[in-house]
Amino acid sequence: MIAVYYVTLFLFPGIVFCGLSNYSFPDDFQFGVATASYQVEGGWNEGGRTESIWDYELHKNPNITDDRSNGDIACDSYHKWKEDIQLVQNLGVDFYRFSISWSRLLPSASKGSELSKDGVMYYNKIIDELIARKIVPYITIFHWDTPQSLEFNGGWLNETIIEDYIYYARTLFDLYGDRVKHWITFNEPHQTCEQGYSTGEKAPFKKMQGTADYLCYHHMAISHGRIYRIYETDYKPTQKGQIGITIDSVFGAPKTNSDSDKQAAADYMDFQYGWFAHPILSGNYPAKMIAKIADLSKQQGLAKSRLPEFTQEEIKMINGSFDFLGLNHYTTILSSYGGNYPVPSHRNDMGTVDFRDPSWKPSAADWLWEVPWGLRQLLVYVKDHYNNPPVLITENGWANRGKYLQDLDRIDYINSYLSEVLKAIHEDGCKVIGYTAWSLLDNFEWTYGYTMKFGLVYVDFDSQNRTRIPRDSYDVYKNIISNKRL
Ligand code: PNW
Repeated sequence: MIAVYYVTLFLFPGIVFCGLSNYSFPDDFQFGVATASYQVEGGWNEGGRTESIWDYELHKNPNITDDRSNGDIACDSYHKWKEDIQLVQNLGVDFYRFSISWSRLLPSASKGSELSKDGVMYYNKIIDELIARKIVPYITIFHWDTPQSLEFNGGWLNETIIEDYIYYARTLFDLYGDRVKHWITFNEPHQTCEQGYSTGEKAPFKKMQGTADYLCYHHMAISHGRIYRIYETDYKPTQKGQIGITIDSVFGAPKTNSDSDKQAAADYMDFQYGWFAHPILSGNYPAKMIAKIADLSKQQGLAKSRLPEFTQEEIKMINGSFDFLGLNHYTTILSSYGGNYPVPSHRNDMGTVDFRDPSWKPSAADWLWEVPWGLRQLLVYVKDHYNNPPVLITENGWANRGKYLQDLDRIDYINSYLSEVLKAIHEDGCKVIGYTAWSLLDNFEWTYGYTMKFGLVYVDFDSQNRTRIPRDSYDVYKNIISNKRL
């Protein structure tokens, strides 16, 4: 089937996609592919593993997911990890980004608690196998699966989690840092904090808008900064690795050319990306956010701002706490001022509404439209606002439904987004050091369950064996990697 694609491309290049960049990827550009523990592992109670917030919530209420599913078995990567690594190797990527399940490694989760031998061994096997096959492991320390025992204590709203997180991360450096040289402290604090504690769309499904979201990230930013500094002094001199964070961003473009829409888009970027990036790249939250939330909090009769304040020492500690900047990007919106939102809420603080151009191609997910130029503009935004940091695209991918092995839509998405990455590198001077496709496998796509497919590889969730079949996009991505061009 892949042949049909290339023949079509040869005969009618303009139909398949017009104007792909002719540039090549730089020699040191790194290609990767990603997964996350809860989305693929399964083995939810094996080897002493305890429940994460996702296990707990979905066991309690199966109706949360579209197909009443959960991650109990998922892709069964707990048992099929070797097959996964084979797929990673055949793809020809430089690195594999995966995450560790905190509650698999430290079943009681809190500071000072005991390691699970099976948990330690599971990740040892994966790391050793990757290295033996010359694939560099990139480990995400936290990808949304807070241990439930910590959530019972308030999770990311309770500052005691900072010490628990530091203990957990140190444990990882002690166990695996001799071989693992790339660490990502958090995956998308934005989604965890906003959807987990504010809009209540993701575990732990709490709805405390305009307060808990800010407090959650405040604790994550401090955890991130502290562990970065700990790694810097206690581990880097001997382990010589790199540590960064993954921040996701939708790109917000102005709805029209009006000054008001341009300002709305700037606010969107400050409140949606800057909230997370600014403390790490420039010190403290964006000035606009600090002023606006303080002002609204006052109008709302509160004695102090709903946005917590960093101390001067915290600002200094967090500022510059990255060796590379992870960026997850999928889509773009158009901004204008307005909207009716709950008071208080982050959305109301931001004060903007999202629009989409009717010409944009929708995916199967209700938040994802294909807007390739948005990635280039986002990369330029990061370069211009934050002094051109080294950016590693840690996720980018396309959603569809069904088996769909001839996934021309995903191929088009990957090609067109990578084309914009090439332009950002060669024409705009953005320091993009690598790209990661989300995802290696169809997997547990959070509240969509298994109905939403992001995989380069199809997984048959009806088969006990969780049979994996590479889609056409797998071969196309493989070719891009080996040719270093589109
Ligand atoms: C990411 N957005 O979430 C997560 O890191 C993955 O675990 C997930 O499977 C993947 O994207 C696909 O959903 C995002 O609204 C969810 O822009 C939403 C957005 C971005 C990332």
